[in-house]
Amino acid sequence: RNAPDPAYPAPPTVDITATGLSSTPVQQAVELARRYGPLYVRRYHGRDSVWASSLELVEELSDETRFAKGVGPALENVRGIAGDGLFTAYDDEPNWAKAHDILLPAFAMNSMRTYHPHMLRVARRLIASWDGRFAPGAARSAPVEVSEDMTRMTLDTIGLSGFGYDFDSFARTDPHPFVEALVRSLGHSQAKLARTPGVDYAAEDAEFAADAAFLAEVVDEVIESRKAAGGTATDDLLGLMLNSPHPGSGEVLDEANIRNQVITFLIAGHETTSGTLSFALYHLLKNPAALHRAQAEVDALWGDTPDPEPSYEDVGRLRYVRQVLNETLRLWPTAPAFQRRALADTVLGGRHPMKAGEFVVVLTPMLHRDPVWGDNVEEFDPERFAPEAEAARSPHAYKPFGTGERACIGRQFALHEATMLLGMLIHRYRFIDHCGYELKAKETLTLKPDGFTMALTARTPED
Ligand code: MNH
Repeated sequence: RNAPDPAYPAPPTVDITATGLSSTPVQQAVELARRYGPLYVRRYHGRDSVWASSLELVEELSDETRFAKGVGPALENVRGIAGDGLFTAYDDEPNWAKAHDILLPAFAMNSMRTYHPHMLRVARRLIASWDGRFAPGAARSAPVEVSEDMTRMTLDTIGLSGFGYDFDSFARTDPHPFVEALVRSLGHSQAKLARTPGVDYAAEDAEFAADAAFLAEVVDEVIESRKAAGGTATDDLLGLMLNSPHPGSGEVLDEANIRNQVITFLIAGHETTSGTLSFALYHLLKNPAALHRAQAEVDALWGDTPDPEPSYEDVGRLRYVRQVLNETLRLWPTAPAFQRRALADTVLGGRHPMKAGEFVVVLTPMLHRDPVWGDNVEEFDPERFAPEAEAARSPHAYKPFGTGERACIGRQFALHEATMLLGMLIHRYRFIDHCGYELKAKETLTLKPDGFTMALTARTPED
């Protein structure tokens, strides 16, 4: 594996210095992949990055004996706010394994039972807010800002479930200041990648530093309010971090690391789930056949009860709603790229020699459009995730949650939360495409539909 195979051409190098790095760099990378194929080198101001997106290459990159997670330039920037938290930790940083071991029980299937009531409570806040968009007697609601409300929902959910802290986002007209600082600092972490040598970015850097300080301040408040309440509970993330020593060494996490973990979970735990729900609603709005199947499923479960009380078990029964979310994450993996680092000198795909320590970016949206998905890859079709279809496909064809040891720890959390909420919304409302919304995805390291609004009516038995 240490010499290129002469049967394969070397990957093309594409210099984008003249055209510039777009404000939607992942979508730009997708366009480049369509033109230059599943493996190319992108050059920007002399900085090279390697982009891979075919099933064949991702199968190699998923081999944990050859590759591990890479903390690439984007995550290096995010370390400015999340430090050695789980998401941005280097592999060999001792705090990664320590925190991973301490926190793993909080993400076991059984812990979802503990979070379920919090998730339901916040889902009801969203519904109350949407019901409130109907003027008295009106047949349809005023438009709702989908992404903003999904962000309110997911932030309140992770705050309450993880930390017993209530952001109470639906009581605010503007996004919570924490969200504003967060979105700005993620945007900054992305924009920093596009910097031109020789330009002065001191003002941007100062704003980032101020946002990072503010985030830390909010988090210290969350931690303080828990400490002030006393208690030794270990039934949520913060409880585990404060009160549960490492199962092997007996050590606890240090204070700076706990702060980094809280920021990490507040970021990782809400941005991506919010985007997923927003894209799912978009696809249901545009695909009546999928919507009808989803409606049939929730109706079979909850009948015409106006306010169903979804149980923990009910969420597992919403199989088709789950397929809708899976298919949404195929087309719009909201964490759209991750990096792999070569553990030893190697050759990727028979044609790209790599030194130990070099990175490759996996471009998930293109992997999810590999020919293995058929010839209608742009079509939204939740049947792709029917159990038989899934069983027949390589597990490496679908990576919305990353891969291997450093894959998403919050996957079950996100899917439980999103499946329940989406089921409840499908059951309660008919969605109206009041403005003929045309999808445009916004990028702040994660993906979200830009400016997506829809109107609602209450469902009647004919809908
Ligand atoms: Mn999540 C890692 C996607 C929801 C907490 N997450 C990852 C990675 C991807 C990802 C991709 C791997 C990144 C990499 O290899 O560099 N995560 C998602 C998506 C959703 C999501 C698409 C929702 C949909 N994530 C969540 C939720 C939480 C969470 C919810 C917490 C409650 N994710 C994490 C953490 C990590 C992670 C923590 C880092 C895990 C590790 O490296 O140990």
